[in-house]
Amino acid sequence: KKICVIGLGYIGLPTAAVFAKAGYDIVGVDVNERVVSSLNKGEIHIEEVGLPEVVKEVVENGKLRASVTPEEADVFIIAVPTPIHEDTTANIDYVVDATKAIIPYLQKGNVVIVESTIPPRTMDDVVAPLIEEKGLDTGYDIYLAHCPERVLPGRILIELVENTRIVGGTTPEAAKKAADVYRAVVTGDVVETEAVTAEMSKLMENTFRDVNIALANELVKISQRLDVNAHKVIELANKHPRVNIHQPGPGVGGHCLAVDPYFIVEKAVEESPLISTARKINNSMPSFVVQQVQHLTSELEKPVVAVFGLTYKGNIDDIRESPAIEVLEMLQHSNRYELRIHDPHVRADQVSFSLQSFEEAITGANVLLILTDHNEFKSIQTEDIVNKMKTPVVLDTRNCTNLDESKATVYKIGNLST
Ligand code: SAJ
Repeated sequence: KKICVIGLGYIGLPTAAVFAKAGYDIVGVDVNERVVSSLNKGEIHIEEVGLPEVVKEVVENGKLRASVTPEEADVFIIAVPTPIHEDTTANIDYVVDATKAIIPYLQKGNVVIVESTIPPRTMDDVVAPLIEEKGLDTGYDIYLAHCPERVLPGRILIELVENTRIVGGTTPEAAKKAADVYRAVVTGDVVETEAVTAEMSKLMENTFRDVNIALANELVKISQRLDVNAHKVIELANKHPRVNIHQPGPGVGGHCLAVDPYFIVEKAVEESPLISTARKINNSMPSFVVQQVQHLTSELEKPVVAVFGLTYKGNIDDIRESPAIEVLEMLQHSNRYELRIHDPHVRADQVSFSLQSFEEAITGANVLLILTDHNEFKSIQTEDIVNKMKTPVVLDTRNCTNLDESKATVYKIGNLST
């Protein structure tokens, strides 16, 4: 069997590699020629545990090759990005372009799967009509399905195989044909459903998390007003067997949680006030953090702030949609601070400002501001910082440190009365 994977990013490339490793003939297609030529040499352009080894193996044994144009195949998998426009509506242009790009190569009996996250009804209202326009009947000629990716960066190769997959067909027959494609490599359950149910399930998974984080972040603000320790409240409330308050923090980042809820809101504005309010609460957190920094340094002339962590979550190198970057930009913009920026997971070529080492950043600082829960920050010892800082004050927005509070003044987000 031959599979054509459109889009060789964080999802498409590992997906192509997993199918190639299972013995399928894969052609990976990407509009970026650099990505295509480096992949054909067995090299990859993204960071993901275990991926370089698998890609090298399947390129060398000829099971995976890359091209800038699609080819005839039995199965087509579309895994291109769906960003949002400035006004928070979904930009599905890449999905539309990818669909149009494969249409000339489609043959009767082909399976076409969209893995990209899409607003509800996109398969039925946008993708299927594009294919039908070309005289192909979805459900009889072409089997069309949405199978959302659900993998966690850092665990992609494991989760691609082990997670339950939801396969939503535009017809029951399409769901079955597409599900069989995954059953060949997935050890988790492969569940068949309708396309729109699959679309909504994916969006609700990330919305569930976003709304629950917003609840925790709102608790932080309430606790600050009432002088209560929010973290203690969460710890105690979570001892209840049916309660799971999430972790508050400097905001929600990444291109999934901070984006997907808008796809639902856009299709049912009136009916989704909770989801859009959650987005607003999470979006308000960077400025809440900046206010806390301001409060802690209000007496100082040009306070030195050591900013630790730029990525959207711990132990990854991804700074896209990161709330830490937003906090940093607000601090820079205010011109009140001397900023020292440190992140052991971020490379100099990812940012436009200079990065400092741990020592350079911490020495002489008035405040240590922790914005990401990297393992390196969780294990910071009190002695590593107290004697080097001008004033040993720590604002840990991730509640990830374990410092001796008799030697350093440690504020966790939400336990600082203003
Ligand atoms: N965060 C909090 N508090 C928490 C949990 C997370 O503030 O209690 C923040 C993180 O710091 C980060 C953001 O939320 O800024 C998102 O992080 P995440 O670990 O929740 O998720 P992502 O965006 O890396 O990946 C999610 C996953 N979805 C779910 O867990 C429901 C993943 O399985 C999906 O495949 C991925 O979105 C996706 O591509 O949709």
